[in-house]
Amino acid sequence: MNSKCKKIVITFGTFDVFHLGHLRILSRARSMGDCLWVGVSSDALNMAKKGRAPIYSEEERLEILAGLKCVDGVFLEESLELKADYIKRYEANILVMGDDWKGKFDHYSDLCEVVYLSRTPSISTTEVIERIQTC
Ligand code: C2G
Repeated sequence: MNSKCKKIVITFGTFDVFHLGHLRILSRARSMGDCLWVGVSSDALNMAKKGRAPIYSEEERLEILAGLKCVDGVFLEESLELKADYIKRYEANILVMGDDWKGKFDHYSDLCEVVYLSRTPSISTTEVIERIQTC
């Protein structure tokens, strides 16, 4: 990451079937610092977490995220338990998550600031999939 990155933000997610809720949280996260790293859940982690494979593969999701103006770098999130390692590796100053995770990551506040942002209402990957299925 380059020298303009004085305040580094990190966030995590699956970002499957990319939608407006994803874009909004990423641009809000980016505006809290100078650079944004995104940990994209691996296909295996997603299977363990949600019991189903994502619609888009990890390669596709990484490429979509890396192509966004508000994202400075992406990496694969292999395990929910590795957050401390990722925070240290990417020298993050702020961990941003949606408020569906509120309180779940407070214990990382000894490593960086932890902030939960409100989710965009009425949109989710599941809802988009259902909308397509009923077309
Ligand atoms: N999000 C949002 N508004 C929505 C939907 C999602 O702000 N309407 C946010 C979530 O709160 C999350 C991010 O978008 O911060 C990514 O959402 P998901 O892909 O659902 O991520 P998730 O599967 O919860 O993975 O280590 C944590 C996990 O990897 C998070």
